[in-house]
Amino acid sequence: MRTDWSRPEIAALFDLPFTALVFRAAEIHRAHHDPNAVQRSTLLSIKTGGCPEDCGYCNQSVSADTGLKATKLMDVRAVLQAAAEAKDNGSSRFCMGAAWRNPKDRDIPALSAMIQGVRQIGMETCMTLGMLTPAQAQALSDAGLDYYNHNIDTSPENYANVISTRSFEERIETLENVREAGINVCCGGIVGMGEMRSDRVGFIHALATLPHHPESVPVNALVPVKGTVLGNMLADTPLAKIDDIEFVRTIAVARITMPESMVRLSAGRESMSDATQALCFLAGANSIFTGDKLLTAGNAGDDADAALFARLGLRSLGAEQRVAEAAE
Ligand code: SAM
Ligand code: DTB
Ligand code: SF4
Repeated sequence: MRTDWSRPEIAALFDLPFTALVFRAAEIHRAHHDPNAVQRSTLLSIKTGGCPEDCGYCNQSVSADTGLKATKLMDVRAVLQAAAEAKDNGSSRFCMGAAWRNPKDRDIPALSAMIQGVRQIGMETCMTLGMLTPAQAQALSDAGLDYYNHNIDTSPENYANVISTRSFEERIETLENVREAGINVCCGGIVGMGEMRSDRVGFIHALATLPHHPESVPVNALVPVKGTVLGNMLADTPLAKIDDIEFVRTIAVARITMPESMVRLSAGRESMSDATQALCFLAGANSIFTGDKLLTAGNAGDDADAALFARLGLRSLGAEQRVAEAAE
């Protein structure tokens, strides 16, 4: 896979006429994936709120004034119950998220028990817990963790405008630790934070030039939450909301530059029309978050998704099929 994309090349893809861009992305999608199969992951916030980081988009930061109630780490049994429900609803991967800057070593046994329990019911496991040391990444890998989500969120040059409590380079270090431990990488970001087109170019460029493309690339549309820095800013400037066509362009450029990755149409789906989501699937998105909740924000919900899948003739890609296809 090409990892030597230049920024001008990626900018030129964004600049293509829309139908030319989507056509090219759809061709590449078909060459590497079944275009009618969509993988479904379900999120659970296993530790909500009170996070010391200051990500401008996030209502779980202590610096946000959103009235969100902070909780302790959930107990293993409650997590496994939620995973079983997600499986019953047709989800193949269970993604557990914690509002931490990083996990403490004393949390690792409980996290490992969650990973083992979720795997036992036949689901793939994913966690997103903030920064990891090499030893923590190895411990989670030993417990059987399939994926680790750690987003770069935006271009390197825009990073400090969104988050001041950590650097882009620290993100890359954790991604290296995760890779080194043999865990699949889930890494993407957010569009619609008031960034410029050049930031979306820089964001995709940073992902597509990693030594290995992330196996999973979540593209989130900002869910503006009042009381967060970006939610407040965008509430005052409604036109700053990402344009649907620009969102689809971002998906298409991710698909073209990272042909084998699963590109996930992530947060923000609830406020997208079926037509926009259909364009995303045409442009190469082949994964979504299911259920009526993301971590704390609302999501489309299983009934709406079943109707959408029926309307578009899409089918769900199960964990078993993914494993079988990977072995071919
Ligand atoms: N604390 C961990 C971390 O940041 O690495 C994990 C949880 S964090 C909520 C996971 C990702 O969700 C963020 O990197 C960001 O891309 C996305 N996210 C958070 N709040 C969002 C929002 N309001 N709208 C869209 N995406 C959001
Ligand atoms: C990702 O890129 N998007 C998910 C997942 N990784 C952890 C999270 C979206 C969070 C949306 C806001 C919320 O639910 O609080
Ligand atoms: Fe904390 Fe993650 Fe939210 Fe940032 S995105 S404030 S690290 S929970």
